[in-house]
Amino acid sequence: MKLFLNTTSPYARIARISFEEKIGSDVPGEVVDPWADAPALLEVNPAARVPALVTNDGVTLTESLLIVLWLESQRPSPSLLGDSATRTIAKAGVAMGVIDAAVHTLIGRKITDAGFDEAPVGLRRRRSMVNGLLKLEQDPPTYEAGTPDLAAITAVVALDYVRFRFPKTEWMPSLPELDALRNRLSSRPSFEHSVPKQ
Ligand SMILES: N[C@@H](CCC(=O)N[C@@H](CS)C(=O)NCC(=O)O)C(=O)O
Repeated sequence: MKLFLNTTSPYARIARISFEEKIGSDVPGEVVDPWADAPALLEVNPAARVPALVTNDGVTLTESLLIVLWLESQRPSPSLLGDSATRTIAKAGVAMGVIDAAVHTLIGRKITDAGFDEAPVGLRRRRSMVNGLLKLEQDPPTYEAGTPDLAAITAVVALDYVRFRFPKTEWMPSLPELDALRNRLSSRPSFEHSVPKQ
């Protein structure tokens, strides 16, 4: 089993955390730069993106949430779906909207320049980040102890990623409930091992 990842990708972080929560140990990983077209990554994933998980049977799985789906099918317990799968998946969808908007902003800068942030599409992505985080703040995922569900995992990954990529922004709202959730989860090994870093 091997996970192609990089140390900044929120999508790879979701796969890593889910793997460690399910299996009990950090997934064996290979750090690659997807933007440099690493040959080993291109060989297993035609989209040249992380995460890509090569299973023990040599099958490659891509797309963070499909990797979670596969983990859930292989190892139903502990489940990442929480007490109500519907509520968990609904909140995870909001968090994925925040992650996608943040990643698209970084990609927009690659296509144009930092001016992308203030262009109409960039402002739309910013609104998605702010509104998504505020929606999660109003009705935050819960976490008491044990295995976190996918809503808590994706919400904390989204929050950490936005803070990592957009430090010192004036538009970041105050998020005390999400910060409290993050603080409850940050010392879990799966979260600690995968904190975003350059
Ligand atoms: N929908 C995919 C998104 C994966 C993705 O965009 N990964 C980024 C890293 S954050 C990547 O590898 N980008 C390289 C590229 O877009 O060429 C998922 O959920 O796994």
